[in-house]
Parts: sequence; C-alpha cells; structure tokens
Amino acid sequence: MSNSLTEYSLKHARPSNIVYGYGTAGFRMKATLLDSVVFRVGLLAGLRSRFLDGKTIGIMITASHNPPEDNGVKLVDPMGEMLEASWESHATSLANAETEADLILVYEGLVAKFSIDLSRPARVVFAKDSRESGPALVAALVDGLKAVNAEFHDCGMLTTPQLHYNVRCLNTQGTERSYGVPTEAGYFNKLTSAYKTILSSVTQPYSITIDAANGIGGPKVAELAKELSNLLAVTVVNNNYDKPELLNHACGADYVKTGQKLPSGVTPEPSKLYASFDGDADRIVFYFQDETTKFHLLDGDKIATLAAMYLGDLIKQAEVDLNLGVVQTAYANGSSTDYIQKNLNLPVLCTPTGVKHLHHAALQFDIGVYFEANGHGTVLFGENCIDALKAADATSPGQLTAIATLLAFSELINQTVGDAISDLLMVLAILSLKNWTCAEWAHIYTDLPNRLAKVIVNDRRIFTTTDAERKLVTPEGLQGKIDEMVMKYSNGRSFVRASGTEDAVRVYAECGTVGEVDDLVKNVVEIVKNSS
Ligand code: 16G
Ligand code: MG
Repeated sequence: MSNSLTEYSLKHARPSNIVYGYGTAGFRMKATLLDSVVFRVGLLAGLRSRFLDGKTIGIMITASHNPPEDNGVKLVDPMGEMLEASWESHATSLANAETEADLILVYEGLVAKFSIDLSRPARVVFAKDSRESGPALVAALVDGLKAVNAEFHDCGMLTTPQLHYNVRCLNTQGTERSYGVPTEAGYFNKLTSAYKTILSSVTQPYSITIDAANGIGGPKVAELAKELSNLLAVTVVNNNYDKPELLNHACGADYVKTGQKLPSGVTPEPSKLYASFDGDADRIVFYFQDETTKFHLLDGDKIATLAAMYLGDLIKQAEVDLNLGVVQTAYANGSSTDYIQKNLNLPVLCTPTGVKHLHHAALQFDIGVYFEANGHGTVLFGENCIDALKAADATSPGQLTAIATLLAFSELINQTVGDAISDLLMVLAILSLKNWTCAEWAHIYTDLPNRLAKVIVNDRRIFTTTDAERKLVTPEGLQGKIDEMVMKYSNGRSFVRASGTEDAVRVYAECGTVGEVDDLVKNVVEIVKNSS
C-alpha cells in the first residue's frame, strides 16, 4: 500500500512555500497550486469512506464564484452534507505534509487514530464544474483514489448541488428514506415532478431570464426547463460554459449582490424578474428594474422571507403541529430579521458565516429555512415533519392540498445543500401560487441601506469574533470603538470579521439612510485600518 502511495504521490509533488487550509468551503486557490491537494483529497476520501463502513463520499472540484484561473475542492459526507468539521483539519494535515514520507506518516496516523480497516471497500463519486483546469485536477484525484484502492465514479460536469444530491441518493438507495435516483435524469425528474404537483392548478407559464455566470448551471437549468415548458418560460443568458475564460466575468450572483447592479448581458425589461447563479450554481439572487429604471435586488434575505411566509401559511392550512424557524447570519439585513420576528412571528437564529453552520442550526426546526444574504441557502424538512405530514388525517380539501403541497415542496427543495436551480423553482412556485409580481415580493419589507467593504490588513488572523461574528474579541478595544461610532447613526449596525476565503477583513454596515451608511462604513474601515 505505502509503496504504491509513494509512487503515485511522486507524480503529484507538493509545491514548497505554500500553506494549505481547508477553509469555509474546502481548498480554494490558483488552480496551478492544487494538483497535490486534489491528489491528497482522494486519499482522505478513501479513509472517510472506509471509516464510515464503505458509505459513498463525494468530491466536488469547483471554485464557485472565483475567477477562471482559480479552482478548489471540497468533500461531501454521506447524507449530502459538507464534510464533518472535525475532519477538516485532517484534510489540511494531509495537504501540508512536506515529503512523501511525511504524507505516509500523516496517512497512517489517521488509519491508526480511527482504527480504519484498509481491507474494506471505499467508495467515492466526484464531479467538476466547467473550469479549464478541471480535467487535469480530476486526473490527479483519480491517481489519489487509485493509490488507496478506492472504487470511484466520475459524474462529469455537474453543479455542486447535483453532486450533493447524487451522494445522498447513493447512500439511501433501497432504504425507506431513499432520496432519489443517483443520476442527472433522476435529479431533473425529482424536481420537475414536484414542481408540476405544486403548480397543478396554474396555467400561465412564469417568465424569467437567468444569468448563468457562464458556468455549469446554464446548460443544466436549460435542460430542466424543457420538461416544464408549460409552467416556465426560461431564457438563459451568460450561458457560455464552454468558454471557461468567461466564467463569473462581470456576471453571476456574486457580481450582482456585491455591486448591487445588473450583470453584463442583461438588458432588463421593466418589472420582469431576473436571476443570477454563481459559477457552480449553489447560490442565487433575483432582481428587477422598475419602470423608473431603479434596480431592486431580491437577495437571500428576501428569498428566506418569502419561503418562511408561504410555508408558514401552508402549515396553518395543513393543521399539523410543526415548528418553523429561520436561520440567518450577521449579514442579514436588519429589516428582514425584524419582519420575520415581528410580522411573521417566527424565531430567527444567527450563526457564523458559511453554509455548514446555517445548515446545522436549521436542523433543529421541523421546517428550517436558512439563507445567507448572498443567496446560499435552502429549506430543510426534518424526518419528523415528513412523517407527521404523511400521517395527518385531512378532513377538508384545503387541508389535504396544503399537506400535499408541503410534501411536494420537501421534494422540490434540495435537502442536502443550497441549490440555485431548486431555489429558483421554489421561488417561482411561490410567486405563481400567490400570483405575485416581483414588485409585490420586493415590497414585503424595505432593506435598510447597507454596505460591504474590504480592508487588506497585515494579518487577518488577529481579528477574532464572538456572538456569531457580531462582536470582535481581538484586537482588544476595537469593538468598543466600533460601538461608539455606530451609536452616532440612526438604526446603525456594523461588524467586522476576517474573511474565510480571501486574505482580507470585511466590514459590514447598515443604517437608516444611504448618506449615513456611506459615512458609517467609511469610519469603521478607518478604525480597522488604524488598528492593524
Ligand atoms: C463561502 C461559503 C459561503 C460564505 C462565504 C463567505 C459555502 C458553500 N460557501 O463561499 O457560505 O458566505 O464563503 O466568504 O459554505 P468570506 O468568508 O470570504 O466572507
Ligand atoms: Mg458556489
């Protein structure tokens, strides 16, 4: 075993002077630096699968909204969730082992630590997004999987959520909680069937234009939409996924959300709904331009509010005792949190940034709606909730429809991770059922003016936080200065945290007015600059 590991590893030497870290969403950096990392992720996936009795582990090669020259890799656990946090450090240790001998020491250390029986089968599936560097990294990954005798299946080019879906399907096949057929056709079929069930009484197709960020979500959503042509009129723009140099270039969810502006390639018709995916289609934001050409962003907070409002109503109509809650991060607009708590009377939890934190917190509700403002998110239906809905005795047609609709939403909405395609269908289903225009959706509440700024500092690691990132612990005294500044503004709020994906510190601010927020963010940026 070790011999073959050494031989394979020699083909994938680790560059010196680089320190790798399994961050918020796996390893992510310039693709040219990732060959050894991806090879070693293959080793870890083999260990993880053997540790979990041969359950199938997923690997996704993507760098999401990053520029075309970047790439990344992340692991998916058996139920389609992100790799368990305690294993992230093992990924980091393997990636950073200097020599082949060091690598074998770390590898064998993990075998011993977890008492892993290497004679057991290991099973892995993987996919990549549309980046140019994808195929070469897949080759490195395959070497890693061969080096540890793992069985593997290459799913080709998929969106990140499709891969998560496949993993869950493979691990639940033939069980009572089978998630679906582990193929692309199975994925499309699950979503389109649920959509048709939910919209069985709707006759008008909903029209939307999607900016696919020139990524892999474009061809996938176009394919799915063919099945739904009676209910959905989809136009896909920025759909050059076969020109990887255009990926995320002046388009995509991150571009639209960060700049609060239209992507290139979109010439908006007044009051028509648009959406942008990110490069691997696990994130979505919506927007429109009104008759006065004013741009309105419908971000993750607006999606969460719409979903919570609609599902809350359905629960009441279903007359089943289910609790519903919303999970957000500190980036959620204060108006959305207020609205959900005060108008919808629902509990809101706040977690640190990163899908895995929100996902974990949402599991504590029967129905947990979680979204980051940037458009990552989904709605989780707990097993108890599904069982209660299936067992409910409906006494009226209204109740029966509400129960069937809730069950269909649980099929439509990806239960493994936020999914741009599935979230798109969820939103369009709700808007269709409510017969709402995008303006009606936008006006549920009005966002407080907000700004996000980036500060480059010497060492971002000195910025540590508590209270779900809303308060700095260190540098000492800095939070006090920020609090003093915030007090000067109406409805002011600001927080500072180190980015998990970039070498920078982020400053968020919101206030009652645009003038004030520009001022507040500028002042907090100054405070941060002066502290480091
Ligand atoms: C990653 C996270 C995202 C988070 C973002 C924050 C996943 C799949 N993605 O993209 O949830 O919002 O990082 O980036 O977890 P930042 O730490 O640079 O602000
Ligand atoms: Mg993404």
